[in-house]
Amino acid sequence: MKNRKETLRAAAVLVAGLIFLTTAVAQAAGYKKEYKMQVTVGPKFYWGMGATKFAELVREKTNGQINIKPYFGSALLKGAQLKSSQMVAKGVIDCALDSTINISPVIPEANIFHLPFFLNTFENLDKVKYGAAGAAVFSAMEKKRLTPLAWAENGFRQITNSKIAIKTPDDMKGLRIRVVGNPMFLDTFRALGADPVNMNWGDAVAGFQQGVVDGQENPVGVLIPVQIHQYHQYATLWNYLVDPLIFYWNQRQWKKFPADIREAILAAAKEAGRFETALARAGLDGGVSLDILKNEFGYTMAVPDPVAYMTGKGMTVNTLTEDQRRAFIRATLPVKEKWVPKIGADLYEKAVADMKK
Ligand code: X2X
Repeated sequence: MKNRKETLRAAAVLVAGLIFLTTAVAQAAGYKKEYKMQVTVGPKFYWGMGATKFAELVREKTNGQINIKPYFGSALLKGAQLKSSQMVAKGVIDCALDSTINISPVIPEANIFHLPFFLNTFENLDKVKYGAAGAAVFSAMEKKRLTPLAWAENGFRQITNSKIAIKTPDDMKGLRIRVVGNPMFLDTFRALGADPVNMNWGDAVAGFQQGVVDGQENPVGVLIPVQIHQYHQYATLWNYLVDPLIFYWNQRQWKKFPADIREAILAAAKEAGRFETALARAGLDGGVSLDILKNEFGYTMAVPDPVAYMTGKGMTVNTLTEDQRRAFIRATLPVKEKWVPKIGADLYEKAVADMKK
């Protein structure tokens, strides 16, 4: 007994010593005590879980030298989610895991993912992210003093509301829909005859609760943690656009890291991105992501079938048929015409070519 106690004490002393040493080494190397990370949503969202995973992996892979603290709910921005990349570029915030929607004010190229009814399958999305178009988005970030590290995913966005099962653009007439303050979303919903309302995510839930809006659009990875069934009876699965997430870092700071630290952080971002993307796709890609989670990460999904989950909570869930989809594509053509030049015709052509590969 005594031996065991002594061994434990010795081990504790050793661990404390190691922590002290690595912290001392980290500070001697000029690392910050804490690297601040912007995350738009809370820790229970798949996106939030991806941020936590990244912070854990970075700590592990850098032997405790780099400590990232995720600030959830856009806390560093007082809710102003669209300011994230501006603040990371300035170095006010060190890094972020953020949506292409939120970085679009600084990186208009990121809107390639938000052209309505353009990228509509995981296969197309992967071809674009890992193809010439994705590379072009990453290099646009580099030009704005942001270093992109890896992709993750919020997901294909679906629409929910408290009034009607949406099947035609006509069904959307007059619906007040909460959208992020990205002007492309206002254009899209106006083209569909709806009445879009700009709101930061931090205010959106109160908006649903109070019925200030009739509906909203977000991927299942947001709909489930936020318990959207409490506010909205109807969900329409229409994959109308997607928002990938990107792990990114302030470029100046990134360049100052030694190569081994950069490699460790990059590896952590890729691994956390793979984990988080699988969470976002679980139950939506015929078992592929559920297997990745189980086999590579030893992780079992609490909600393995998001559509069954929403139906089980009493929601009416419909999926647009190909015919129904065509009417939405037609109605949003002017949005595409207006936005392709802003995003870059070149980039658009790259995305089209990526999808054909
Ligand atoms: O604000 C949203 O809808 C959210 C959480 O999906 C984004 O940050 C893009």
